[in-house]
Amino acid sequence: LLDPTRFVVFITGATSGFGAAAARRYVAAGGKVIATGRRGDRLEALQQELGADNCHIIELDVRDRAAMERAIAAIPAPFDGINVVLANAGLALGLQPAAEADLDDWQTMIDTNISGLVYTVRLLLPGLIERGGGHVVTLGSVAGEFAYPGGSVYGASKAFVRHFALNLRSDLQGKNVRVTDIEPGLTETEFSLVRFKGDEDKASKPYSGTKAMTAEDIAESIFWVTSLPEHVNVNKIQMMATTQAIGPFDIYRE
Ligand code: NDP
Ligand code: 8X3
Repeated sequence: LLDPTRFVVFITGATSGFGAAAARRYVAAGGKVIATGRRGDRLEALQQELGADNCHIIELDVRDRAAMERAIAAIPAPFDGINVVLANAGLALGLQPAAEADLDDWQTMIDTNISGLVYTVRLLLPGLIERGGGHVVTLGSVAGEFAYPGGSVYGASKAFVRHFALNLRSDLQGKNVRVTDIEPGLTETEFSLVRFKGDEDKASKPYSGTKAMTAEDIAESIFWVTSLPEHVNVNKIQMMATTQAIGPFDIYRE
């Protein structure tokens, strides 16, 4: 396995859920992280917890390409020696049938899950290559493979992420840059609270009476794929809670 103290990990969406858990996991192993997200108070609390020597923070909206360019160009040493990019920031908004969905919600998902993710990867990739290699980890979802009612643009955005990650692999032959798409199912984070716009009753329903995965479960998988020897590339990991399974085809009958 790779020496964990050599990890310098750029994380989008480190204010909550998988991103925050991954920041904790890497720092616990002796690595350094650049934790980013829109909520500055959360980033400051995370830095306080992990220590400024281990955790550099940047308040950043992944949809703002110019701000991303400026922020990435200004990362100070030793945090500028990034060798892992965790393109994790993303969200689902709403669960209405397509004909009733809010078009602004669709736009926000496309801007964040697709545009924000490709900005992150494209802006950081040349640095990884120049420094001799690294690892790009993207956050896809089971929703990128399996359709469900109300999943429309969210699921499609995650299908984009998966295929983008697989295509990246083709372009990175000989560059020593690995790419892995992590594709989780039901995991309890703030994801559902965001999807239902702060409605705690609706947000808790997917997790009630069952045992979902945790952010730490996903962070452990992220940490594991990046720790494998350099000659091993895990293309994708699809993971579900043991309590979650794939349903039957839905047949409409008169
Ligand atoms: P959380 O809501 O807990 O965390 C999402 C993170 O994304 C937050 O840190 C948030 O930070 C950040 N984010 C959202 N929009 C932006 C933006 N415009 N700019 C920068 N950061 C942004 O959810 P999860 O941790 O569960 O989700 C992380 C990723 O995993 C997402 O891509 C999600 O789609 C995916 N996923 C989640 C699953 C689940 O069941 N939980 C399953 C499969 C995939 P802030 O608001 O501070 O900007
Ligand atoms: C999140 C998992 O099933 O809610 O990507 O879409 S799901």
